[in-house]
Amino acid sequence: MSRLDATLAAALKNEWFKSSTSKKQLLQDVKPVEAYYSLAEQYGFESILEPYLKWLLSRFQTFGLNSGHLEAFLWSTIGNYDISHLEPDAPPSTHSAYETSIHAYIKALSKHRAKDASHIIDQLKHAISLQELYQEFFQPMLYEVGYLWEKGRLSVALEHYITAFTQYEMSKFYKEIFATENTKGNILTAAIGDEAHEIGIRMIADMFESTGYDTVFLGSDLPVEEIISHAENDPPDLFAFSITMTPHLTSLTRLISNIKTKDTLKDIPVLVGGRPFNHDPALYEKIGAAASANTLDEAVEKGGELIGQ
Ligand code: B12
Repeated sequence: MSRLDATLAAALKNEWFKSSTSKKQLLQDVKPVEAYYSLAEQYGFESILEPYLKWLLSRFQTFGLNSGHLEAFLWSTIGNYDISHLEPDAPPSTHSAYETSIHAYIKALSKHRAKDASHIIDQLKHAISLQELYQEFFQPMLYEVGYLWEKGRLSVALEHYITAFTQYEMSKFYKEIFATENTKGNILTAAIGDEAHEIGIRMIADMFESTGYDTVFLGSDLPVEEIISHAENDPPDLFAFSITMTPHLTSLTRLISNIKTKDTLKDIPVLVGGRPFNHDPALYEKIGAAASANTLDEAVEKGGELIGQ
């Protein structure tokens, strides 16, 4: 066990837990606490550390613990930090107009009724645009799935199943997405660092593709050097990069500074997005990007402005 793992394990007292499995699960969640702390020193406590602490508080509650336990844990790791003003976020799907369909879709898949889930998507697709389906159904539905996992109400296996099924449903639209003529410019998209979350940036790439851009989607988990050499071979008009887990800011910042050292790439604007940028709309500037966006509409609008469309 590394020194950090041992410190974290000791800070989560055994007597707090009914089983060693619960402690093991929570240990995963607290593991990046120091990484968040040092990024917060650089980019701001309110926007970097506090969203993570709110989420940690929710995870502590899932395991039957409370803010006192979290405060004690923080005291033995990063030091004294006042969390009395922090409340876990409200359930996400309450913000969607398609809340009923979201719950029906998750319920169907939780019972492995794939045909019923597919039928929900088919009906919505007849009634609303692809953009609305992505932004108002898929995105809040996936946030809800994450929330249910966070609260211990959905297993990791079901979370994976619903995610994989949703990617399959999204792939059915690719014929329509790639049918558009691409005249507005080329965009290179990727999720950066050891990031496993790639659906957000996939949606962004799909939206650009379906509105007249030529996109290359490199997926996730590629070394910074690979992205640079790919871009040098065929420089795009715009980079669009995503991260979900805040600690991947380090790789993203390194990638952007590397881009700025290359003569063929240094003038290409970088659009960024994902969870940390949704928490802090000014974060993009601090890492040398040209802009960030939270929604598909906003991404297409800002991307267009950066390319000069
Ligand atoms: C599916 C999922 C996974 C899948 C990902 C599969 C895949 N192929 O993508 C798997 C199972 C691999 C996974 C793993 C993990 N996950 Co996860 N995951 C999710 C989940 C449920 C959905 C993600 C998603 O697709 N959202 C939908 C998309 C559309 O939303 P989005 O990414 O925010 O994108 C939108 C905007 O942000 C923006 N945007 C995004 N990128 C970009 C880029 C640009 C350029 C622009 C302009 C805009 C933009 O536009 C998009 C459209 O509106 C989320 C829940 C959530 N709230 O997101 C948890 C969540 C993100 N995961 C979480 C966790 C903890 C993990 C793990 C650490 C779990 C673990 N213990 O192993 C690992 C980390 C893996 C890693 N190294 O990255 C937590 C993170 C909490 C935190 N600390 O901040 C969440 C929030 C769940 C929760 N509520 O607790 N996960």
